[in-house]
Amino acid sequence: MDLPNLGTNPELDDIMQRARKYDIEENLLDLAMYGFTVVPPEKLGTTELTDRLRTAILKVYEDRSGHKIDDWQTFDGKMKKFQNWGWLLEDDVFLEAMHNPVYQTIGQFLTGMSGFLAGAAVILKTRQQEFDLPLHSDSHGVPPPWPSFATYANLSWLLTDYLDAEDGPTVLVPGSQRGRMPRGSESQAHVNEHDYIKPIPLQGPAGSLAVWNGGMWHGSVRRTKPGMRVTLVTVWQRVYMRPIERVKEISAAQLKRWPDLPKLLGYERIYPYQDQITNPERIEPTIQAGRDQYA
Ligand SMILES: O=C(O)CCC(=O)C(=O)O
Ligand SMILES: [Fe+2]
Repeated sequence: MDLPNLGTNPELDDIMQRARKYDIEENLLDLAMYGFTVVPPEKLGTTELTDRLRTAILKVYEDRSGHKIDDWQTFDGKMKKFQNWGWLLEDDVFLEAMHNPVYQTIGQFLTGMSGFLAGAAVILKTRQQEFDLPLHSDSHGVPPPWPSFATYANLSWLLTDYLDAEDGPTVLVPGSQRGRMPRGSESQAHVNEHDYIKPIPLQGPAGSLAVWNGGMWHGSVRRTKPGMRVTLVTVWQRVYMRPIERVKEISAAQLKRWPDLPKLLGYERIYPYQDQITNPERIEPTIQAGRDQYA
């Protein structure tokens, strides 16, 4: 039987048909069972984006911090303080990436067709940081017991290679999305051997998309070689949640090129109501999202 084509679950069918088209069904299975996956650059079909995203990030970093980096491959100094959130509207290349159909299919698989892109942050890391980020979950404000579906999703573009522990990668605990936040010394299981929490380093070449359920326990280990790690982190959320950031307004030119942006970025909301219900067409999709985790 060809389940995605029987019309039984319209939103899920749409997502699964696209998953088949883009050859990411195995990635969705990894997400459903283990809570994370890495989509290789060739499946994203936009390998030329990698250089452009990294270049745009270093340019915005320079504007924000006053610090120019001549060669990210060899730079071995300290990063200056910069505004970590609010990147999407700074350069159109970020919005191009957010319109990659594989990227969007995965965001919707985890947070439903009504899910939205709640914000984007950048991680720039050299070995000077000397810091192992404790294991944590990104599902802030979601109390246990956690639902079986994702409330948050982290879709991170790896813009430099994560080949081994020397690169200072994210580490993840497969299966941990099904529980609760880590407590006490559980947060250090990636630096001190733990009897049942077994974090693994994320691996993938530059241009990969790493994705995890926001409930998943993850952290990072320090970088131990020269050069920079560059990551564009994007967070998706369910329609009933509030966007993480609203740093800048969408420009007229951006809106013309991508009319879907207000919806994609979660600016189109039904609540709070004021004296009039101004957008009645937004009500039904939100109610439908309460009926079906893929809606
Ligand atoms: O890769 C890292 O440095 C950890 C990033 C992290 O915690 C996140 O993106 O939510
Ligand atoms: Fe995190």
